[in-house]
Amino acid sequence: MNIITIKNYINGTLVMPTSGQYLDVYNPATGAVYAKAPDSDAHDVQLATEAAQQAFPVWSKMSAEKRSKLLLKIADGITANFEKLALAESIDNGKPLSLARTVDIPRSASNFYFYATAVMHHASESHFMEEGAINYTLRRPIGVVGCISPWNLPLYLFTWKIAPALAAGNCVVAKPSEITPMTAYLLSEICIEAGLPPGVLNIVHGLGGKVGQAITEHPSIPVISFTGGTSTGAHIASTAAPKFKKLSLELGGKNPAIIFADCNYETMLKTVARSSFSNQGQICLCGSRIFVERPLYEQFKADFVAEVNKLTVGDPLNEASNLGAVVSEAHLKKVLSYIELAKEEGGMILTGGKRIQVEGICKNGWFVQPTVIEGLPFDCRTNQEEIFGPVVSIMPFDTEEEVLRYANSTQYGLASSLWTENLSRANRMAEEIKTGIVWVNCWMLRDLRTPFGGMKNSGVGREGGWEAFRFFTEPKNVCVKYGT
Ligand code: TXE
Repeated sequence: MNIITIKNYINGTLVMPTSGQYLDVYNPATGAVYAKAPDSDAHDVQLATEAAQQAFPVWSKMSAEKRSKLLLKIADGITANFEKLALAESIDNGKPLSLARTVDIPRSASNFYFYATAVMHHASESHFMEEGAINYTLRRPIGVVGCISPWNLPLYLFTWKIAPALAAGNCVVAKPSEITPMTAYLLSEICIEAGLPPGVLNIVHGLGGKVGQAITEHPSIPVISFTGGTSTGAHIASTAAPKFKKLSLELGGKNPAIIFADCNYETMLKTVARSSFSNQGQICLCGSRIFVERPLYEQFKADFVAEVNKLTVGDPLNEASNLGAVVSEAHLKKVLSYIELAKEEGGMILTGGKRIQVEGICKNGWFVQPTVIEGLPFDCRTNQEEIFGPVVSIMPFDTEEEVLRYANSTQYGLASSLWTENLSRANRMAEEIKTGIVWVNCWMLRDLRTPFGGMKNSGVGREGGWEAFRFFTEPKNVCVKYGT
């Protein structure tokens, strides 16, 4: 099989890394190297930053309509390459092709469509003073922004940062995860095809500690938008804060699903199975701690295990597969280590708990059974730390106060789901749950206009809607006195 060699996208062209060095890129479903990505370094980041600086004056002063038209061409390019991108994402990340087709690639196109049109409606405020003055707020693009994204939803999260940054008039130096670089590379080709001016977007592939670090510390990149692990986010903050950089950090989560006995049972059961194991549990919004009101607990336990046992783990390219492979051998070991920890902490494995060997070409792939654990205390490590794999714990509760204490007990505060038909209780609980997103009787229902992000150790700032434009612009108050 021929090995695909990925290139950096700098100043409008596809180029090799200055070092001439490359990193192996694995197909998680086979465990084999299938591509090579640039092992770039600070020199490549410097070239990209210079290109972005040179492009900024024209791009930032281009009319919103012209920028919109170019971003719409990129969105159309994603749509035109839908199948190619979906297949690439599935092979690169290990996720089922069906998921890449229904979630990752449609959302990647939506990200560009949304911000290509939002920029046409982006306005700002004015404040009139009786003393005879008018204040107006100028929201202008900042300059070169750094966008660093993770491996779980590669193109989806990459474009979620790039689209608003470009729409707001900034130029971008972006780094996808070295574990899943392929669709970012294909996006480069789409941008060239769309006629995006050279230097407006630059994509530098490589390791976080080298390329990500170089972006974070570069003196000419005053804004960093990051999605990834909480510990990495803390490191980035420690590098960027003393340089007074503007930071957006979307980090980890340990999301609760809270189920009351009066819920719409069938809808809840199907949705909680999906929110637990979609993308092999590798979505920061997945629910990994399931709390069930005691009268419903035994029935839920039996039905949920039966539902999980229907899930097929296999070749991501097989339409029948509900779960594919986890993203890397290191991540496989991390997930399996947490299952062992759960047993040490007194957990009972109700289903799953092991690595799966899939027959045929995927026999060396990194597959884990969807795993359900009960009998763990709410405050043990398994229930406090982010596993980011197909592993959930379930436990009963008796009162709202008790389940709120459990749900809010972790260092994280990203997302939660709440299942009840009682309107008062839903709103009362939503106010008390300490997460940036609360889904009531649904999960992953996303309106891109809404503020997206978490509290506590799940991050700083919000993405989405006008929040993203506020982040990617500098507000200036101009006060004009005209009265005597
Ligand atoms: O994240 P990393 P990874 C969580 C999840 C996962 C853990 C690590 O628990 O197991 O994070 O996953 C770049 N300076 N989430 O390895 O390491 C890196 O190259 C600058 C939740 O993906 O944080 C990659 O491009 N950049 C999350 C990006 O940061 C650095 C989704 C993310 O890598 C860097 C994914 C550095 N020093 C993982 N070190 C979510 N909230 O969705 C690494 N990077």
